[in-house]
Amino acid sequence: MTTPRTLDELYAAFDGLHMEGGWHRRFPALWRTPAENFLPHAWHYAEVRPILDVARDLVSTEHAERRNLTMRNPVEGNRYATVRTLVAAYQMIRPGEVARSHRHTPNALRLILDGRGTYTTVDGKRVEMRPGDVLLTPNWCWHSHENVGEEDCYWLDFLDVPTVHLLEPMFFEQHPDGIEADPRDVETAPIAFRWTDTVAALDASTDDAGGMCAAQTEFGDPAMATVRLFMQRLAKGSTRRMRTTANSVFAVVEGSGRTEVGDTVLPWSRGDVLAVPAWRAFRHVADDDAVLLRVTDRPIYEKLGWLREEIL
Ligand code: GTQ
Ligand code: FE2
Repeated sequence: MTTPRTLDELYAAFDGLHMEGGWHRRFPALWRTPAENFLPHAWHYAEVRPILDVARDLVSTEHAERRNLTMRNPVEGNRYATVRTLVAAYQMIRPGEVARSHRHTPNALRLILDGRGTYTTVDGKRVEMRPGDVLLTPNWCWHSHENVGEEDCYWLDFLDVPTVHLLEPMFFEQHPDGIEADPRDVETAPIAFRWTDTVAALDASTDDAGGMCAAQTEFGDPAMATVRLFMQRLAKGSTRRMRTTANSVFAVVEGSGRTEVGDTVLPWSRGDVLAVPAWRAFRHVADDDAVLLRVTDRPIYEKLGWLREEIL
């Protein structure tokens, strides 16, 4: 290679070495405050459920393994994630169906919406899933779902799959036996947070999360390495506005209202899911008492020293 003598030749030489000068970047590397990236968006259960019911009739769990519908953030170029680090999905299972056991490095949790008689088996323990319950399947735990009742069952899944995509430690395997043999039925388990207990905890709560809600209770401490979970009760009217470097996905457990995220207004009612991306100012406005599940990647930012939060 001849020695470059002009700026143009110098930049061509950088290119040839797959390098770039910090003073003439094509794309900036540092900026003052978090860039707006993923978009605020809402998915409405009332719209999704009829579609999921068509999938119920056309797609068996034999074929699909999981009859889940993931929520893809509409930001340009996004192929999968709901917010940067998390994905949410609706899932349903018919009476008599089994979603076979598998395990993966992504952490997962579920919020049950409708239907009784479905059980999830996590590392050999079988737990009934009832509406309002939150159930965890942490990193590398075997898990399967089976509907032994008479009703179609619907729930929401939340996983940190996009975090695993970013950091790349993806491992996944099917259980060699299809489902785990001889599971033990349990009523209480560290991975199960029951709706009746949640209501009692909210009734006893004095934690208003700095004005973000009227009362909240946290599941786990944190629930999983990458995820914190808060059940939040809103009173009629508006919460404080806040912003945080962490991402959140909210699910509506009870009630109706709207969430303002920047200039976007997201109306919601029971079973809906809201993407509230990093560093966007947001507040909730409830029509009456309401309950939201907040799923947030905050532990990642806390551990790495990147959590910044402010009430506005
Ligand atoms: O139920 O095991 O929505 O593994 C995505 C991946 C659900 C599950 C999803 C999964 C599951
Ligand atoms: Fe799974």
